[in-house]
Parts: sequence; structure tokens; C-alpha cells
Amino acid sequence: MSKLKEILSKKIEDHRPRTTRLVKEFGKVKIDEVTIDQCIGGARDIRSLVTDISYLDPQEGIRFRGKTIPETFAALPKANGSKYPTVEAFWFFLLTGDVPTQKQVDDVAAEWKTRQVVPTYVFDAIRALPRDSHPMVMLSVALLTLQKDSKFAAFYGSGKFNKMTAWESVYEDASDIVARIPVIAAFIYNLKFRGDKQIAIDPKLDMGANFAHMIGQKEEYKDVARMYFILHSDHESGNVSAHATHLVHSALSDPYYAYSAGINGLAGPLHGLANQEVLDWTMQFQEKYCKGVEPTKELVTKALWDTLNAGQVIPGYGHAVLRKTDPRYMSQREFCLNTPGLKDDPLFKLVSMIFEVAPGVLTEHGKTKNPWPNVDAQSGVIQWYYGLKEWDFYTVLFGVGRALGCMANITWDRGLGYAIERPKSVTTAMLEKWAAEG
Ligand code: AMX
Repeated sequence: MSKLKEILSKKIEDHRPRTTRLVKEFGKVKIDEVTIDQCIGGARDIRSLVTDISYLDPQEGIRFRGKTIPETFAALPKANGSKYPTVEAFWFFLLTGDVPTQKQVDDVAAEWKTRQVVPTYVFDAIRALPRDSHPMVMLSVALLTLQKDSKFAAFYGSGKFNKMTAWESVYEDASDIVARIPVIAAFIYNLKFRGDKQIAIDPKLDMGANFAHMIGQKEEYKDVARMYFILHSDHESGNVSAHATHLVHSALSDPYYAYSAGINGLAGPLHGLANQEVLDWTMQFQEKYCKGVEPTKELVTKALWDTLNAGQVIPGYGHAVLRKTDPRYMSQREFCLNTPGLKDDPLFKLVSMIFEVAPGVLTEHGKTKNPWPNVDAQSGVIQWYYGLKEWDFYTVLFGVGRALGCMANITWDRGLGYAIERPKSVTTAMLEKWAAEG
């Protein structure tokens, strides 16, 4: 058993009595009530999921294991010669809630190296898809292709299935997924956008650095990858990708089925695909409004209104929970401001101008509850600057990061034996009856 798994085992053991006690002694305590608009409106704000991996406060934004983004970056051991932590350090932190020592990070890195080799049949399956398939389809298929070797599925089918130890094989699959997904993503990128020029894993590098290496990126991109994967990892449990993963796994479908479902949800334009839509919107703006002229606030305002008046959303703005600027946006903005070259990049300046204008326009428009930017409004511009201009790929990058949160969550789901998820539906006639009764 790996060191991390041993620590996790103890954490899960220690945690179980808390969950058992809550159900047994306080099971009937009310923590929320449901209104008709929540029922019709996407279950917004209904408290009905439990996770300790991260918590999203509408004003403050995300906390990973109780720490804000700056606190997380400050606390974790850094990658060699970098201001950013390794993804390996963050994985340990997400799973256990403890800040790892350098030795513990090295152990995770060593564990991932034994897991990261992707079987050839996965690449064969990706190659067999039409080359114009979206990269998210390729990623989802790759995960399903790996399913046949799921340790959780094998354990379930072994006749020795045991609820108390089931998390152990989820941990195995989850760890394989987080170690392999950057390698699969790099393969997809190279296949689709670099003429199939594949680059072998460099076993000396940490996960973020190795991803940069495998897609042929320069040294500075290693920090971009580390930052990006950590920032996109988790956003509590109710968002589409995390919830889909949790829901599918709650039927005891293994982590490959579960995260493939999560990836399919992430591919939606109201969720992860928004980051590619932001770049698309921005490029169309430049093409349509700025031929031969510098973008101005007036032009941006006009373009935003044209989009809204056409009945479309402004990608990268608004959020189902947040009611202020997303700290993941601010963290990436800070990265841009601290990176010479990027700070003065015309696209970054334009994105900053949209940031100045869009909240006012959306407020005046009066529909969205949150006129502020979310993570996706800022992420594409960084990728673009480093030459990763194929925005169809941006949601795959999101999916590599999101794997960390989703896999940490379902490992704990099994550890705590959460039930199959099955909310109750009602009919419109029932709602009308309750409405009439007041
Ligand atoms: N531009 C225009 N209108 C918007 C808007 C935006 N950015 N954000 C919300 N609205 C509209 C909604 O479409 C809705 O209109 P309707 O009443 O006609 O249906 C109204 O405002 C109320 O919506 P809301 O309660 O503020 O938001 P929500 O919780 O229903 O949806 C979200 C949240 C993110 C889907 C929405 O803000 C949106 O579509 N944003 C643009 C897409 C985007 O950036 N998605 C990425 C989110 C982060 C992520 O998951 N990666």
C-alpha cells in the first residue's frame, strides 16, 4: 500500500463515525427547504450534497480543504525552481486535507510514475475516431476504453465485494486516472494539432512539467500547466462535471464510467466549453469591430450589447453560485500581470477591457444574478499567449485539472459509503396544486 493510501485509510476510518453519528442521531434535522423555482430552475442552491474536498462561498469563492487559492499556493511545497506547487502536492492535499512534506510529495510523484504509462489500445481507440471529432469526445472515449481494466469493477465482480474496503479500489482507479489523463491529453493534442508528432514521457518531470514537455511547450509553460490544473480541479460538488461524476459513481459504476460522464458534462458551453467560447467571442469581436482600429471601451460595449440583444450569453461571465469576481479569474489575471510580455499582450489588454465593461453592461441588462467574470473569462488568453491557439483543446485542459477534484471526491464517496443518488421528481400538476394551496 502506498504511503498516501495508508494516510487516507486512517483519515477515512477516523471520519466514518462523524457521518454515522449525523445520520443516526441527527438524520431528521432540516438543513433546507425547496421552492418551486428551485425545482424548475436547476435545483439551484438546494443543500443536498456533502463534500469536504472544497467549499464555494458566493462572496469569497473557492476554498480547497479550507484554504483560499492564495493560501493553497503559499502552503504547498513548490515544484523545483518554481513559485507554484506541483500537482502531486495538491493531490495529496485534496485527498487528505494535510499539507504534505516534500518527502510525501516525492512519494506521490514516484507512485504516479508507476501509473502514468497509458496502454496502446487507448491510443488505437482515439486514432480510430474521425479526426475531426472534438478533443473532448476523444478524452471521454479514452476513459471508457480504459474501463476494462478497472480495479473497482474487478473488485465488484470478484464475489468478495465489501462496502468498507471498496474505496481502496476506487483509489487505485482514481490514481491511475489522474496520473494518465495528462498523457492522454498530450496525445490528443499532438494527434490533432501537431501532425501526430508524439513526445515520450520524461520520467524526471513532475506532472505539470511533463505535460508541458509532451506537448512541445517551452519552459515557462510548466508553471502555466501546474497553475491551470490546480485552479480547475474542484468547485464543490454541485457543478455539472463533479455532480455527474458523483451521480454515475453512486450507482457503483467505476471511476472510468463516472469521469467519462463528468467529461461529457464539462463539454457543455454553459460549463467547461465556455473557455473556448470566450476566445471565439473575443476573436469574432476583433474581426467584426476592430478592422484597422484599436479596440475601445465603446466598441466592447457595443459588441456586448449586440450579443445580448441576439439572445446569447456573454461567455465567461455569470455563475450559478458565485456573486463576485471568481478568485480563479483573479489568480490567472495576477499571473498575466506578473509575466513580462503577457502583461502587455494585446489580447490580455482586450480581455482586461472586457472585464472593465462587461459587469456594467450585464448589470444594466438586468438578467444575470452575477455580472462578474468566472474562471473561463481569463484562461484562454494565457494559453493563446503561449502558442496553444487551438481553442477546441481548452476544455480538455480543464478536464485534466477537474479529474483531481472529481477523483478525490468519489474516493471519499466510497470511503464514507454514500448512497446511490436518487432525488424525487414531481409532476407539473402537483406543483400547480401546491401553488394553489399557497
Ligand atoms: N450573459 C447573458 N445572460 C446571462 C449570463 C451571461 N453571461 N449569465 C446569466 N445570464 C442570464 C441567464 O441566461 C438567465 O436568463 P433567462 O432567465 O432568460 O434564462 C438569467 O441571466 C439568470 O441566470 P443566473 O441565475 O444568473 O445564472 P444561472 O445560474 O442560471 O447560470 C451560468 C449560470 C454560468 C450558466 C450563466 O451565468 C451563463 O450562461 N454564463 C455564460 C457561460 C459561462 O461563462 N459558463 C461558465 C461557468 C463556469 C464554469 O462552469 N466553467
